[in-house]
Amino acid sequence: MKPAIEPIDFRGLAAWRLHGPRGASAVVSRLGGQVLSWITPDGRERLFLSGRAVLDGSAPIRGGIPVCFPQFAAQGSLPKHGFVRTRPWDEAAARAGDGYALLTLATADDEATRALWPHAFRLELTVMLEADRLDLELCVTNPGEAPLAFTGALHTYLRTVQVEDAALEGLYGFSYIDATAGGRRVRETGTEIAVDRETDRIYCGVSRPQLLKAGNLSLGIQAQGFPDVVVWNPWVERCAALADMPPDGWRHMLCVEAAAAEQPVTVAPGEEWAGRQTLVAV
Ligand code: TA6
Repeated sequence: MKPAIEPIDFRGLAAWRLHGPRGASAVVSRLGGQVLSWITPDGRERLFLSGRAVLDGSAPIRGGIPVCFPQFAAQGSLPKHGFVRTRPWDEAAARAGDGYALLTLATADDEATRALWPHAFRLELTVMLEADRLDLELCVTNPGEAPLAFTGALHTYLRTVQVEDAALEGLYGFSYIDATAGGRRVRETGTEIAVDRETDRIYCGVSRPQLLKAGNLSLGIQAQGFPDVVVWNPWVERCAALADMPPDGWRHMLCVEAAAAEQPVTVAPGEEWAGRQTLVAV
């Protein structure tokens, strides 16, 4: 099949399927503008989507690539990770050509968002699928008259066969804020990060790509615009406390997120900001 984009029903959710070259595909849901699936030409699913994810809009969808905006985690008074994860997004552009399929979704402020957060904004998420590569670009426009400050992330849940056997390279020498140790700041001294316990870290000012070595699910991960990289795995106990995760869900995921988490990004009136995360199957 040639690259193409089609509207689909994904377990009751309005969504789009992107068909890329050589049988690659991705699914993006209207709810949250969230990528839910990415399958590479080898037939492997690269993203984790919880089998217990809530898909009715009453809670954010657990898995895939949630868009967190305008607040990262609980770093403010807004709902955790902001409010666009449970908003409907609209199609702004869809294109397919030789070697790619591209979908842009958009959402903007309305009465409901202004009641929570008194700012005008427009978000565009562009998802581009190539044979072995998935590119996400989040563009934040400030149509208002005052500066717009936000934190946020592309909260990517990467699929692992066994997270205990995975290793993440590329963060050596950067310092991180360790949420499992009361926000202590630590310098990374490992060339390979192994996940063998609850891990919840904001690596600050990361200027290098990462490599997730995870058996036959290895991936290169690169960000632009987003200054930070968040690495999260809830491990056994925290996972058990998440109603929308199966008991062994922690084992099959590692979040490696492109984030603006430590410091807010400020967009001047009439200006825009863009951040990108690229995943490449290796
Ligand atoms: O990005 C890491 C994190 O902030 C963790 O602290 C963890 O709570 C995770 O996100 C999931 O958040 P959620 O709101 O989706 O349960």
